[in-house]
Amino acid sequence: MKKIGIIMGSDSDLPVVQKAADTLKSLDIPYEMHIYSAHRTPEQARVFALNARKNGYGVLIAAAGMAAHLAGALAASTTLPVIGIPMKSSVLEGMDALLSTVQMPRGIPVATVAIDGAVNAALLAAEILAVSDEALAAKLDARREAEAAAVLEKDRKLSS
Ligand code: RP5
Repeated sequence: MKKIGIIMGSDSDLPVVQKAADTLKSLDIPYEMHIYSAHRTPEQARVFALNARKNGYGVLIAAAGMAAHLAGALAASTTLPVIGIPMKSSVLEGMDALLSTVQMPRGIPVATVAIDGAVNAALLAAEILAVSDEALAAKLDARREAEAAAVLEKDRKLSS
């Protein structure tokens, strides 16, 4: 199975980003985490993205806050799918990062999840891998069913 690269702009992003790692772990999907910044370590970010496909990655997840250019910067240097997580790490509460991440120019796509949407970033990465992995697709289906059952159980308790 291809692995997922989880890149964050700062270690201050880790408490939220860890939820993406935990979600991938729960699905037995291999991943690696790194801290590379589009602004503070642009060369390392670029080299990582340039080599990501040959290094066995299938999807990249990029989490960054404020003027969040990390997902776009990685996407500029690879044709692997890149999923951006805008982080709520400034006085603008993530709206700055959301717009910076989602408003990519034509030709360089970034799939952007919600502000601090680490779990959905991991699930979307898993769904991309599951296009060609039936066993993983079955795990994702089972997860959906378990979540639906949990909601219905809460409904049952509420109305009993
Ligand atoms: C971004 O700036 C990082 O992704 C982080 O969300 C934010 C603040 O970084 P620190 O100043 O906490 O390192 O680049």
